[in-house]
Amino acid sequence: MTKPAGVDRRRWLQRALALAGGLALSACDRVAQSDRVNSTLDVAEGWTQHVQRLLLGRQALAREYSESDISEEFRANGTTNPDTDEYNHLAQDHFANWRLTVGGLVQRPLSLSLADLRRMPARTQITRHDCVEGWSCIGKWTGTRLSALLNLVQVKPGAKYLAFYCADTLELALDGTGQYYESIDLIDAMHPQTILAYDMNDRPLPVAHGAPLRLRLERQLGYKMAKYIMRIDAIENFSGLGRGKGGYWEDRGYQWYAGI
Ligand SMILES: Nc1nc2c(c(=O)[nH]1)N[C@H]1C(S)=C(S)[C@@H](COP(=O)(O)O)O[C@H]1N2
Ligand SMILES: [Mo]
Repeated sequence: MTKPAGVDRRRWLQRALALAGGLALSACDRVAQSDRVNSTLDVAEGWTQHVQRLLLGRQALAREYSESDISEEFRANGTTNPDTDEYNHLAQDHFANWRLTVGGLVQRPLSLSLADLRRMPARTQITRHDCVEGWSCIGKWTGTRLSALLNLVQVKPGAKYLAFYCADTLELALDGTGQYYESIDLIDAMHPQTILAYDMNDRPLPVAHGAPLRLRLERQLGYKMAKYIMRIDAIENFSGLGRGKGGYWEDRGYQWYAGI
């Protein structure tokens, strides 16, 4: 039997509030039952419609499409091959020796292989990718749920964002920046459609699209979806990364929150 939508929504809201309050994810379920969060929820009832809509709006799923909608050719954009010695070496063995490092403000730092990630809770979705440049393509993505990864590493109190570090340098700038990186907040990280995709259209993710692992964040524009992920850190803020705006393109003028 399925739960009424209201129950899921309330649980989601409790989770979002716990996160917004900087509480540890691992403690979420326990904390959600505690008086502290319940009283926070009472206050939440009194929030303006605006704030509630904002939060619930971020829970909403991006539209999903059917197999017949999948684009015959999915455009590749930005870096289409990091082409460093290290990356080429990893690609040669189909990324058998690649590891995803997960660290920063987590209780259990981890190093995971592709096989490890493939064993974790997964999701498949057919979605439309919208690039800020004005083109869209529909693709099918399968990957590890980011929420499952966060439950595993247990984010520490104080962490508010995840930073994604990529294998490619898009443009080496004079100030030494130019390596692709991105950041998202923990609310988006917990969204059910937020996945670390290792398959595209039922095949291993091609190099052009971010092999071996790329983020899918379906409620935001393409530049948020880091390809060639090497490391993920839970962080308190992103002032110390790149030029401090939260992402490669954000440092060059794009919005940090690229909601669609
Ligand atoms: N590491 C990395 N990730 C990246 C980029 C990039 O250049 N490097 N480009 C971004 C942009 S602008 C878009 S539109 C998408 C493109 O993904 P695609 O190549 O699968 O179409 O990846 C995003 N993620
Ligand atoms: Mo893009």
